[in-house]
Amino acid sequence: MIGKNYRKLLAGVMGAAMALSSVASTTNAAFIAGENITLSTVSAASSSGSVIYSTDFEDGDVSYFSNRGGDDTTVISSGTDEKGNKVLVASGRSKDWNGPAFHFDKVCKPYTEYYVSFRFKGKYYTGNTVSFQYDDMDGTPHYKNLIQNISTSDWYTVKNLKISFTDEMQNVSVYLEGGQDDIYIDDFTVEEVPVVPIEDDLKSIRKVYADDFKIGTAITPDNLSSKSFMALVEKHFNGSLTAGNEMKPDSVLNQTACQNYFEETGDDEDPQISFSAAKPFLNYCKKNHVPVRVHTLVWHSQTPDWFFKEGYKDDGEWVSKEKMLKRMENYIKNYFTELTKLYPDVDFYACDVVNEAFTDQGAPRNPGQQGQSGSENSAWVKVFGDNSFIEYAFDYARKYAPKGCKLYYNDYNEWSTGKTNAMIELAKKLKAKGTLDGLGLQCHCNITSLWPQAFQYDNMLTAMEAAGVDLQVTEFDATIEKATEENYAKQKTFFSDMMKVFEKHSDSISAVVFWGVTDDRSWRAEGVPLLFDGDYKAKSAYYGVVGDREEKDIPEPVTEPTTGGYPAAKVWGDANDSGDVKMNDAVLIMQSIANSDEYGENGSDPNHITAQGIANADVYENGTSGLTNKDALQIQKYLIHSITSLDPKDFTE
Ligand code: 9MR
Repeated sequence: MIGKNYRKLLAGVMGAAMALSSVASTTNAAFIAGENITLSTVSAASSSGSVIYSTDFEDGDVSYFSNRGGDDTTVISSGTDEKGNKVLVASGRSKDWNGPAFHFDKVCKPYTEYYVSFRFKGKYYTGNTVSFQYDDMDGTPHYKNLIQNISTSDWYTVKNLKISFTDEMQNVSVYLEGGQDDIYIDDFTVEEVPVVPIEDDLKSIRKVYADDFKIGTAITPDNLSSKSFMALVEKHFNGSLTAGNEMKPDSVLNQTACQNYFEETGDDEDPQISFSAAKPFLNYCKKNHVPVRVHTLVWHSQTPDWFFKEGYKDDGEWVSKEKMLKRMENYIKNYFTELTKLYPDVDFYACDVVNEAFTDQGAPRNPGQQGQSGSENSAWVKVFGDNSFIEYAFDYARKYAPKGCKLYYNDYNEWSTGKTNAMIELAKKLKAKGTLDGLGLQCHCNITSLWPQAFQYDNMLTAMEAAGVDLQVTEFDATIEKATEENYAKQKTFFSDMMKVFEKHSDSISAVVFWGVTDDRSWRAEGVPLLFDGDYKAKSAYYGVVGDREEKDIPEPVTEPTTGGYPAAKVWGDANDSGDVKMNDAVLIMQSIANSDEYGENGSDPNHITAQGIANADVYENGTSGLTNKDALQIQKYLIHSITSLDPKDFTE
């Protein structure tokens, strides 16, 4: 329990750290405006799975909430609903994305799971959405819709929404958006989820199939912060990991940096990129030596339209094919150059160079913009006129990908005859050119539709093998229509049959990668398509996958020592390796995070941080996530004598 005085002190130190970060980072956009929340009145998180924050708003305190979106008119205040009950009211909302935001990282700890429960209603009948937002270490905001378009003018109860975050995520909030009418919130509670031990006596899926193919999965940054979730990943799936969204074009391409670079140099053919969103994922893979599937470079979806527009402007004219070719080459070049510079030791063993370019009939997609509607049209086809961009993408990927990184064309509904044939033709052609190594088969199945059935998939694999390239199952999941015992049994049989088919073709399949681990965190959660449930328990589908096979005796991956390959610390906290600890050590940490080009390990500034400095400075949760703002904060606490040691093993809250 943090004492009252200590909490006030911490608030001051936090303020100092935030101020430092906004000085150092020019992109630390204030997406969450409104009042600052201090820690002085916040209850400390308990470790016992108990309620850590709860309000019925009867006391009129709304200080943990603010206006998300930062317009001038929205007011978050204590008020009453139509029946006179005391509630939180968000009024004067000028845009549908303005709304009440609850700030987690001011109340909760990273690497801990929380249940959030509350009731809300719109003043009038509107569609409201519950969303999650955080800023990455570069200050770039990321959003995720958690519950979409709840249309009701009555009270709606959100119960046990699971939230967690890592210490590489800042300004973490859950907010309500949609419409512009007033929104009321009542009975808001945050509870710590007890850590559920996973079933350790289960056979490890990756060990069971160790002689056949790699077993992997896709994860997202919020998964990284759940101990139970990651225990499942480590036990069953760490033969291969894919970032669920963070290595896609919309996460990697940086519009502001592209426009600034164009303004400074006059060159609008050299797209600027950043892996800030992917860093938590990549740090994990580095630390745990997990091979990575790079997903994905060239795709119609999750790719901003401005990438194809003059001046990188949202409303610019479409660029010419010639210009887009230059942009494509430089984008792929910058992507791989930056990735291998940041993570020279990570095994980027596979890359989905082009994703989902064919219709089920094997034709190019319709030309057009993707835009906010998430249309299925392709801006690549719009600019190139056809699917010729695919071949160029593979040319450039081969030119710039690190050695050992195999190059794949990846698609869904791969069993549709038109698409199967188009993929085979493409594979043959590009294999002959030496630019393609394999085909990625997403394998997003739907058991209810009875298509594909395992025998059909078997036939398709035989047909694909004729292309003579490597095959990988890249996004395996299988939905059922309703969570009934009968459907779970069918799901078990389906997974079992499919794994037998994969095993039969294991000479040509090098990896089977699932698209997620637990049903509740799946992109198709309502169809419960995975092997584990939301309580981390194996479903019958898991037993279908494993069957009566035995685990193979394979060496466990070696996790890096806590210094992460860096030298041992000399003086804890001494980021500039000067022999003592001063305020400029905290400043250097913040600078190295916010501006790694100048102050990072390979920075251009003569005073950049060194490997020894990084080893010294990694004081907060040493060895878990590299340098973060928390390390700087720890040093400041030490300097004002709020803690007496910077040795990580001495620190307890
Ligand atoms: O899992 C991803 C989900 O979080 C995104 O909202 C969605 C948006 O396109 O993309 C999901 O991943 C897709 C993958 O990148 C390509 N194949 C289909 C997957 C599911 O849509």
